[in-house]
Amino acid sequence: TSKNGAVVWFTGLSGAGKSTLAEALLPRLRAAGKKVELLDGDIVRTHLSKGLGYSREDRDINVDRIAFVAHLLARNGVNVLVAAISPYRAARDRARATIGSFVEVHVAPPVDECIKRDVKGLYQKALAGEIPQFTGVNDPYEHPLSAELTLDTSTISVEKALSQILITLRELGYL
Ligand code: GGZ
Repeated sequence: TSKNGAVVWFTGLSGAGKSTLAEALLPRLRAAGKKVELLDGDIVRTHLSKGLGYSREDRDINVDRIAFVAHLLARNGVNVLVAAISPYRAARDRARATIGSFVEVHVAPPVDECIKRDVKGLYQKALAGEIPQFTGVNDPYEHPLSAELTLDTSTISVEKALSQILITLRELGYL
C-alpha cells in the first residue's frame, strides 16, 4: 500500500452519478480504516470557488483549486474523493500531474440518461435555452482518453460501481 492518499477523481456530466458514487464510497473507505475527505464541485463552489461561473476559464480555475487542495490532503495520507464535471482534458491532466496518486473515474452514462434523470431540472432549462454553457447541451465535455475506470451508471448499480472502484484501488495499491 502507498503512503500518499489516493485522489479518486470522478469526472462526467451533471447528473451522471459522480456525487452519488463519491458519497457511497466515503463510508466504505472509512470502514476500511482510511482517512477520507470529499471535495464535491457543488459544495466547493459555495466556498473555495464562490463567485466562479461556467466559462472555460472559471471551470479551469475551479478544477485547479480542487486539485491544489486534493494534493495537500493526499500528500498527508488522506484519501480524497473529487466529484466535479471537470469537462476539460487539459485541466484534468494538470490535476493528474500535480497530484500523482490520481485515479480518474469517468462516470459515463449516455447524456440521454442524464436528461431523463434531470434531478435538478437543469437539463430542461438548458434545452430550453435558459442556461448558457450547460455541459453536454451547449458546452463541451472532453471525455478522458485513459481513465483508470469508466462506469456507465445507466447499466450498472451503485453497488456494482463501488465494487469496481474498490477493485481498481486495490490493484493500484491504495487499499
Ligand atoms: C454544468 C452546471 C451549470 C453549467 C450550474 N454547466 O449536477 P449539479 O448541477 O448539482 O452539479 C453541477 C455543478 C457543476 O459544478 P462543477 O464544479 O462540477 O463544474 S466544473 O467542474 O465544470 O467546474 C450542476 C451545476 O453546477 N451547474 N450551471 N452551466 N453544470
